[in-house]
Amino acid sequence: MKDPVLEKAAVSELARQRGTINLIPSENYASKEIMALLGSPLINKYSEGYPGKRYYPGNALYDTIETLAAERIKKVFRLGADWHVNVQPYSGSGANLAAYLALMQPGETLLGMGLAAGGHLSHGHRVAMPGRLFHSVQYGLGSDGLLDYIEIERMAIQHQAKVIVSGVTSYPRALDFAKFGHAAKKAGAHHVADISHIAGLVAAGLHPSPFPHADVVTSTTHKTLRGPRGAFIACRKDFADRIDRVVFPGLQGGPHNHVTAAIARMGFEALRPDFKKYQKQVLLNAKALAVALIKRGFRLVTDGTDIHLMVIDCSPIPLGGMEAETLLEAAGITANRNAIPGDASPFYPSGVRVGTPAVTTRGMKERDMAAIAGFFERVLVLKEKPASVKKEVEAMMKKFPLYE
Ligand code: DSN
Repeated sequence: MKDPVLEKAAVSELARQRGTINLIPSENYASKEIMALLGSPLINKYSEGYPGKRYYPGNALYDTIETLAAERIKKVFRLGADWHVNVQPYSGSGANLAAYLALMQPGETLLGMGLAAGGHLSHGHRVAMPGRLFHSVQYGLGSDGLLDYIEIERMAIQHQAKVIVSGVTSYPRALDFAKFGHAAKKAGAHHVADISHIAGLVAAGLHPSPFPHADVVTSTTHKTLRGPRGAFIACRKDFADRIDRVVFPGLQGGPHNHVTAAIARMGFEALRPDFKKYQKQVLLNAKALAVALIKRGFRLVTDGTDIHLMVIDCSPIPLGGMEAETLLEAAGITANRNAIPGDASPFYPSGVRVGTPAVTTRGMKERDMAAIAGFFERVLVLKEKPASVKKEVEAMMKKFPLYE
């Protein structure tokens, strides 16, 4: 039976994705195989519980799939028998909440990175549940605009932190997980590393691994890992029961089996040699884009990047992040407005966040990053009409086919 409204929406969304330069660092394009699993009969089954202990019949296949997904994640991150992986969290925020609830009591202290510094809402911001359930203390950046690990350790000890969370959504520099682990030890706290953004880089060995220095590692699966929308929690074996119990039945009901299967497929893809090649190109493209933007006079937060993303400070242009985001979208470029250090409003911030995972999946290389920087200059600085730039963007994207 036809549903023309939704069919038209899906067709026009595919056209939008094909014709757009997508620089939102948390987005990517999952493979056709992953999308097929997400739309497969696996969506029809309830499997509350865990492999070997389900609360519904008919789950032999789902035990196999869930075990495979967890085993592949362990392989992707080179984890030994002392680690356990739970692939059931519906999202990254839920995975973080589950990790905190497994490691501390409501009212105890959660030390996480502030939003404007580059942290995530689920790292203790007052508007999200972890910031309300726990006594949230937020760290920022040092006077050089970089993480000040001595200060983080001092805060952890002063506030008797029970959990220190490391991880970023817009801080463009590599994280020193060893220093976070050290601070946690000194304070008698647990270290939760949220690697949602950088998981693909960690898997490829292109960013230092948090695993030797953390008790629990959480991640989404749809960013640099290029899997389905979903999440996982990896924890040291000692915490396995607590983590599993908080995820189900504590916070969730039945796992989304179609997502679990797609996570298993993501693991399969991440274990192939071309995955590392892809992650290397993500980094090369990010470096090239940062250099090209700086050459054209843009100011980047911390003056560059070590990872897959960077943040443009739009205030010298002068533009607000919202205006810049709107102009770029009208030119066929998606990059999201983002708070930068010192900003008070996440709705009207001064920055625009830019990343390379999605354009690298489309097949773009360093020379294309230089062209993108040129589009930015024309739209944001030279104030050329976005509609005329959009035509060039659409023509350019025809060279990088998507789902054809
Ligand atoms: N919303 C994601 C991001 O864009 O970074 C984090 O959850």
